[in-house]
Amino acid sequence: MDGKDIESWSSSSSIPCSYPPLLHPDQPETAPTPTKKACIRWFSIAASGVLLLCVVALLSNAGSRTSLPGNNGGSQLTRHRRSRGPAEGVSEKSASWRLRTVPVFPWTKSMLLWQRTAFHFQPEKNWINDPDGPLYYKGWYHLFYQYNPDSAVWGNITWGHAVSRDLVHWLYLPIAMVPDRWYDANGVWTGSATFLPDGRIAMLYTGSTTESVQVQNLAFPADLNDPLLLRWAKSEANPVLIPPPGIGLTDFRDPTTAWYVPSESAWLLAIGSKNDSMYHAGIALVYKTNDFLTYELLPGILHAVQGTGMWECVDFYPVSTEKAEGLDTSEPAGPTVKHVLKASMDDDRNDYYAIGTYEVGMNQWVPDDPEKDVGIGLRYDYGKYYASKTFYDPVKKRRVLWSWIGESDSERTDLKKGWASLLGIPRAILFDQKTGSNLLQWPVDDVDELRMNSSDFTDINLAAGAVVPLDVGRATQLDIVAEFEIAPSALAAAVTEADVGTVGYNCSTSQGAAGRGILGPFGLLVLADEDRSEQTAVYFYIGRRADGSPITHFCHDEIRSSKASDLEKKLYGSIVPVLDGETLSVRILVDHSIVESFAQGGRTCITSRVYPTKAIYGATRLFLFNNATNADVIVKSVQIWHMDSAFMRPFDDHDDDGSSGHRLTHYLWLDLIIYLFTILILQLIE
Ligand code: DQQ
Repeated sequence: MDGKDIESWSSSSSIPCSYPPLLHPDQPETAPTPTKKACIRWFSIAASGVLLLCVVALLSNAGSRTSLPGNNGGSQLTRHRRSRGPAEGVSEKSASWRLRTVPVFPWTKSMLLWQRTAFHFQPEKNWINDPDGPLYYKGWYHLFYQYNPDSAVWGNITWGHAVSRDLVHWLYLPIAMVPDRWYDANGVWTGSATFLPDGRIAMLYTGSTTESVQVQNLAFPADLNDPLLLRWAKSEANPVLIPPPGIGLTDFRDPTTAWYVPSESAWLLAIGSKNDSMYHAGIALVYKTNDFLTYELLPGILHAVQGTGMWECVDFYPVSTEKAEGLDTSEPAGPTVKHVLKASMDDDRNDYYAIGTYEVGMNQWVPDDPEKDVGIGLRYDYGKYYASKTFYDPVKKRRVLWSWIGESDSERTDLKKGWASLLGIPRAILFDQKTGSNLLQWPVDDVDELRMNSSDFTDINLAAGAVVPLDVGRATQLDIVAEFEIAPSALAAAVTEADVGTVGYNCSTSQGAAGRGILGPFGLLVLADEDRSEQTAVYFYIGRRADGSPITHFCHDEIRSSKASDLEKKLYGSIVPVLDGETLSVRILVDHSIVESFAQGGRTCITSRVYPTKAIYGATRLFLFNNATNADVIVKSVQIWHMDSAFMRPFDDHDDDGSSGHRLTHYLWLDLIIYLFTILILQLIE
């Protein structure tokens, strides 16, 4: 069976998912009587008619939504786009719905085609958001994700599914779970996987019920011998958790992976919520379970931070303070093990984390630095980055972070493209032993295998005000590693000068790459065209603290990234710790419409979505720049690799190592038998 077969199999089968639907408990199955038979026939005819009308209505509606002004619409304003998510009880999902009043850019087909990425995970088409239940099983990395199989906007959320041998190349599988029960009818929302000692995998996820109440549900793989985990069986016991007293019916979602506590002989897991009577506090509740069917809410709260609002997609995991490797989620706290608490803030849609101490007996986690608590301190990423989730990879002993990267263009354009959003490059996470106060995030080393020919430049003197082209040809798929140095004498002289602009500098409120200070900005211009009419700047800016000591900022400037105005173009950034004797270093992954940057080994990271109109295909260029007024910058080295494209396509038998393809064929036969059997029954009824 080839990829097409799988595609048609998954779309032509009576259900677009891998398991048989159950009836609603209020609609028990009964044997049809002769009168019922006639009723059924008339009902079927009527239902078919209604269905046909619905299809026609939907098609015409879709037609009106997708027949957009295109090349002739330059002067038009975008029509009102509705917000997606908040009404249904989750954070805003619309791609930049604030853009509804700006003029529409005449995007051409080739401009839009160029935006699709080459080595970031994307489904074949349509909408994707949060990563769900990532895991490693029998030789495959599994990725599930929030997916709308019908459109490039959020809605009708199912679990898409893909597998990979290396976290880089991906094979699409049939949808794993669809919203077909009363307890998830409004969406199979975010969830996490836990491996049980008997080899089973408990998948806990949030369902939005027919009444839009958020409940937690359980699913297991239907066949553990299947390395592809194609079929998922939702538990008869669902929902296994409903919002507890005092918690809003739409403020209870996104269960974490569970961790085992031997002293309790039980599993614990966290769920995010909020408490508005506690000054709009974001909170993490902890539940205890032995069998994942029945649960006890632990007294107290794992952690709460006032003013931060609803916590989505909470993640809670241990990090080693002495070894450069990841830890299993059940690793207990200890002298060399701290715990990271992360939450996605519904209010500002950013992912915040803090490092602290976990007191399991007291059901309490305490941040190391209360000033850098969850939601008010460190972020995984200072750009576009949300709803992330980690998993422990037992093969490479690492903790890997996945995240949803949304669009910064308009929904109108997304519908034209036929897709929206993607996942960030998977990042390995470590505790930063040098600073002791932050995490390090770095693209998993598997990504390095996409590196092709490299260009190396060393010891380039970037005079104040200089822009230097780096001749690497087409610059759309790159991995860049650069190291900068400022002569200590220039640094010392500069920090003593009176330059009020450098005290309290903030990337987001600055003038970006165009604003000139004594020691910055300097860095790289990516996705630029020859005359830099479009460019995305990735740069450092050295400012001063009130006491005069230097402080380094790391920023992205998207303001000149595109000539189009129906886009969100922002200034992003934060400070990055630079220790004595360290040079300034940055790694940048450029992949068409996404730019991901990692400063100082991953202490501060920024992700941008940008949509140039001229700096595309063969016209993309790369530059170094130094817009400081008063200091030469030495580029000690810059190494640039062109990146190969990762393959992403439907799974077929050639991808099988012996058992999986066999299973796919087997399931196809099973579907055929069920189909023939159904025809036979219908004939008998006739
Ligand atoms: N996305 C899911 C929710 C989660 C939100 C719905 C975060 O479970 O809270 O698609 O993006």
